[in-house]
Amino acid sequence: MDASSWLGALAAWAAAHPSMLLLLAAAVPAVCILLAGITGRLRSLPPAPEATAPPPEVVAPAAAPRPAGLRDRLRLTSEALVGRLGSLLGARRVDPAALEDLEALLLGADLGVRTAEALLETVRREASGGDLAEVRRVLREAILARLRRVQPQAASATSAKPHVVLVLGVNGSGKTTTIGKLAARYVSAGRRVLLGAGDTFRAAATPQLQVWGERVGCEVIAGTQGGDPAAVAFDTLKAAVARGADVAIIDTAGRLQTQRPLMEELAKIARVIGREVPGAPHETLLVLDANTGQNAISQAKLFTQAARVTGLVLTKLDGTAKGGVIVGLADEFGIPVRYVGLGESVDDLRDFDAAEFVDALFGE
Ligand SMILES: Nc1nc2c(ncn2[C@@H]2O[C@H](COP(=O)(O)OP(=O)(O)OP(=O)(O)O)[C@@H](O)[C@H]2O)c(=O)[nH]1
Ligand SMILES: [Mg+2]
Repeated sequence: MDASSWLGALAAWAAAHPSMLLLLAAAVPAVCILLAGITGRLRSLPPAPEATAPPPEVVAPAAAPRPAGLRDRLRLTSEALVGRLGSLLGARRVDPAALEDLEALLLGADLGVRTAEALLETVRREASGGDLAEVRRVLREAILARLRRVQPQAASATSAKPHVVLVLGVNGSGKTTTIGKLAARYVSAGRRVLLGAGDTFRAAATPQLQVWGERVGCEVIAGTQGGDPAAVAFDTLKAAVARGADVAIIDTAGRLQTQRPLMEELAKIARVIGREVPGAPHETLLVLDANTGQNAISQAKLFTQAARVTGLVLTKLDGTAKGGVIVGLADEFGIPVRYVGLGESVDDLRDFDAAEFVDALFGE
């Protein structure tokens, strides 16, 4: 068959099947685009490794999941404070414009205005003209110096028997959960612990503490709902002395400051505790929810006026980008940060360690 006969046959087929012709007309450009895409993509691929390239890594089976480390738990705060530095400065050197951007970043990282400005001033003084690495180094050192000031000097003294811990904080800050975790730590260190359900305000408060007591293996002394929290504190210490407990931890209601004058209420509890066990409370822990950011600073102001707070507990650091408030708290109050809360389970309460904390923040 010659070329003209082929063409004739094709024309006859096309006349008999017009819809197939339409289909072909639509398909040809699509195939062309597809081919062009594939060749373009092939061209943009990196060149094949040369014969001297190292052999590919052996793909190992996934390791068993490890409990999340401090770095994982502080991820959001780390991103807000340090992670954004890279995109903010890039390859720029520290000049007035870069400092302005840095100021916005620091103010947005919940450090508190005073602390943010002080850190900015340190960068201006020590890293002007420097690059990203220099700014990171200067900030890291300045933050570490601040947090070192609130690193507890030694583990909480337990020479007094019972060692009495009073726990304060606003509603929902994590007091009861912290008490449960803390009790677990004392129990696993071989101490006999008694808990006092001093939150007589909220109906579910006592059962919540009792659940922790059962879980951890320690007794809970409870009062009546709406009763006097100082009376519960009194009963708890009486029982602690009578039973030879090593540690007594007393919960309080989070609504204290709105229900009755905070000063009077806390002063009364502390007075009763001190009368029953001389020198008690040996520790007064203020629990602050890191999620509340700058509000944690005003809470600390209020509570430190009302009670002799000896240590802070910063909770919920695992789910917030506002953990930078710890630096502001350190700057403003200088009260030791005794513990940090990194989750809801029993082993999620850690001793605060400034160096470890800063390493985690700076992803090291
Ligand atoms: N993610 C996370 N959640 C926490 C942490 N600490 C406490 N929580 C949760 O915060 C919520 C409130 O905790 P509570 O211990 O009941 O707080 P509280 O201060 O006793 O509250 P009130 O008794 O109402 O004043 C609970 O759901 C806890 O599980 C923490 O470190 N991380
Ligand atoms: Mg509670």
